[in-house]
Amino acid sequence: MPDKVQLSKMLSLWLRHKPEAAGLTLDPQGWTDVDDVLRAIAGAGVACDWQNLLRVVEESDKQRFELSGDAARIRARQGHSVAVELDWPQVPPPEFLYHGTVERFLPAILIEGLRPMRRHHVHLSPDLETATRVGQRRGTPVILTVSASSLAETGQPFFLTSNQVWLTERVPPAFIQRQGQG
Ligand code: HQG
Repeated sequence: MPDKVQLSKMLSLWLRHKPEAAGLTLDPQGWTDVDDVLRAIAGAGVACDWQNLLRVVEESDKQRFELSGDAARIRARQGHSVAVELDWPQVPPPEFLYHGTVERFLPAILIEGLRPMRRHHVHLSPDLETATRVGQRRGTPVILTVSASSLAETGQPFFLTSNQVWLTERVPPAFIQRQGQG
């Protein structure tokens, strides 16, 4: 079995950011042929068969990737920087959602709000535990509580992916509160 983390990172890079680096083309919804991906992986010198790829897709801790019903195509569920139109349903969010970040981003976030940065959307988590994990990628996590239902009431759409990540265009500072601070 090839290194699963290495493979997952390769797939993230190609399916979200740089398909051209592997000679792949994504369709408007982000899908590409599994056979082409397997060829690209082989081209990168990694031994990986269809079963191995399936395992990475199934065991990815956050269910980052998705196979089509006939298992002929694959895509990243979210997190793209290339132009794709993901067809996640617009869903009314719960009262609160959470965002894990780190102290050094707070001054900017409290002035300009949460912005998608290099992704298409701001990613929000349904629970504190997930938000903590997201923040931890960058250091000591700081959790922000987002008044999601109030923001949705202003007419801003929220989308829910099949792996329970909430996506929205931006979160103005008025809808953000630092967890643990009244
Ligand atoms: C911060 C991973 C300055 C924001 C995770 C974050 C998640 C600002 C960083 C998913 C800002 C962007 C998403 C502003 C936001 N000024 N900094 N105005 N607005 N930021 O990686 O939410 O492994 O694009 O707080 O687990 O950290 O990719 O977003 O720290 O689920 O599947 O700018 O990515 O999943 O970073 O993570 P990211 P994120 P994957």
